Amino acid sequence: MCATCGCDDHSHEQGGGVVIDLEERLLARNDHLAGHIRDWLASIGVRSYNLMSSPGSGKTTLLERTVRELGLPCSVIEGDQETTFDADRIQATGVAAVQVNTGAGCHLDAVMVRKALASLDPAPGSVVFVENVGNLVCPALFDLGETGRVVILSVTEGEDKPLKYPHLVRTGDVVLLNKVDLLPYLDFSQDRFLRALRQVNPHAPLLPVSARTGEGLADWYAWLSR
Ligand SMILES: Nc1nc2c(ncn2[C@@H]2O[C@H](COP(=O)(O)OP(=O)(O)OP(=O)(O)O)[C@@H](O)[C@H]2O)c(=O)[nH]1
Ligand SMILES: [Mg+2]
Repeated sequence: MCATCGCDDHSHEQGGGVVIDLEERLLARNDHLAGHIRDWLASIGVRSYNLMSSPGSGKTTLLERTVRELGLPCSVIEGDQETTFDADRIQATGVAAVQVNTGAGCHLDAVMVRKALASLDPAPGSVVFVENVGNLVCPALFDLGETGRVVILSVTEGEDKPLKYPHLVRTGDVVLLNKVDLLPYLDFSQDRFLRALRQVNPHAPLLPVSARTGEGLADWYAWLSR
């Protein structure tokens, strides 16, 4: 659809100025609300973490263990286009979870998180995990009022992903390399991955983990508790 007037004829579009302006206004509104969410969470002593990865990297598996093992009261906001599968998995651990279905949308935004938080009503001093829609592109743009951003990549995805998806990987406050239990069966080079990561994000701690076996998770819990 033409971004200038909404018609289906692209022949009269003049450059990309209007598109950028709309995107900036959309993001400014999101950022404004995210700021309020951040202030409110801080006022009740709640920390929140925005987990971002491609589909199937292990976000929910990591959260199933984390909410059991972290030793702090937790709740979870689950973002997916469809289904309540992930919220069901978290609730099965005994922890409160709210599922947000984005339909055709490819990311969570601050409006969705605000509504989910109103329903979750997190306890003061607790930790809220937000599992974003599996996507290494769009979630990068949307501030959710989080305390920290967690980028999860897994060894089955290849070493080049930081270089191919730099915008999202750059925003990570910590990077988890998941599924390291599969390394013996793959030709994944941790050295090559680290070099790729450091070109894009020089400072975020890199934590190799296995959400399946528990390897490395003590470092993840220490990072969360720091
Ligand atoms: N071997 C191995 N498998 C894992 C690990 N973590 C997750 N998996 C498997 O990877 C698959 C996807 O895991 P999920 O936790 O559902 O991944 P997700 O990132 O939440 O997926 P979406 O919500 O669809 O984006 C499942 O079959 C998990 O059992 C791991 O550390 N090692
Ligand atoms: Mg999931």
